Amino acid sequence: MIPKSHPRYESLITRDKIVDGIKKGITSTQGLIAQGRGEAFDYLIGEKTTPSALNAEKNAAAMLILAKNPVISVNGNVAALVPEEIIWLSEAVNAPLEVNLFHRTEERVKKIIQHLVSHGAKKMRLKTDALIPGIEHERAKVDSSGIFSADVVLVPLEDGDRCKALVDMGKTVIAIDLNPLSRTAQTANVTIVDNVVRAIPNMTRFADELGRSDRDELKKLVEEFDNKKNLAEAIDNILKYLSSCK
Ligand code: PTJ
Repeated sequence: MIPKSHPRYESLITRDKIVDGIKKGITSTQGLIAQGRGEAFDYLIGEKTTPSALNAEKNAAAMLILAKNPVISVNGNVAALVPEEIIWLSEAVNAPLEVNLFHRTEERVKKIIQHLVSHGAKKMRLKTDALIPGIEHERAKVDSSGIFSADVVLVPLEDGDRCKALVDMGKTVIAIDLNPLSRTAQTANVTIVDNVVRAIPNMTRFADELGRSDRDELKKLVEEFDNKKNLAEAIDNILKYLSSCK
């Protein structure tokens, strides 16, 4: 057991959750590599939510609230790291969860659905009766009443191809990716450069707060958001953090 006093407690607990996810059969072994890459980028922002990430999280919460048919995509890493938190967000913005995997196996899809249900998920899209055009791998398989017809999709830890394909379908895509240089980060309409373990609870808090706001105010917030500018600020945050470490 890792003592709470350990200076790297949060990071080690997060690693353990991914390892547990692999043991339970919900996370792919490639999920370990993705987590390692994410950790490296998390170091570069001081392992805390930056002002630009917080701004993107607030805007993303507003977009999800305003959406007609929002959907939250869940993969093996998200299911292992934030199973309850993603359900709370889904309830706060009234968006169903849909399991969508890069390294897809029917067994892992089933296990992730069971895992989410055991944590209290009620609103889910479960069919695989549609395909995202332009994607040749397994990640193209989606639910016609879920991701396929959604107007706004939240994709935590996405691959660049599918992110672009969803944008090409005319959807608003919100990505969470610690790497501001990834194709996903560069292609999404809203890019949250933050760890999914901090981003999802922050978004739920914003959704609870903004849910009480007038729709016109939310629309204004969304219209004023500039993803290119926000991404540039995310990269500036890294540079500032690095120069403060000298
Ligand atoms: O469960 P599956 O089969 O759908 O597979 C999921 C993974 C994540 C393994 C798959 O989509 C994959 O291989 O992703 P990539 O291409 O490695 O991209 C993952 C991105 O997420 C990288 O840019 C990482 O920096 C970033 N990342 C990793 N962990 C986190 C993260 N971003 C936010 N929070 C994290 N905890």
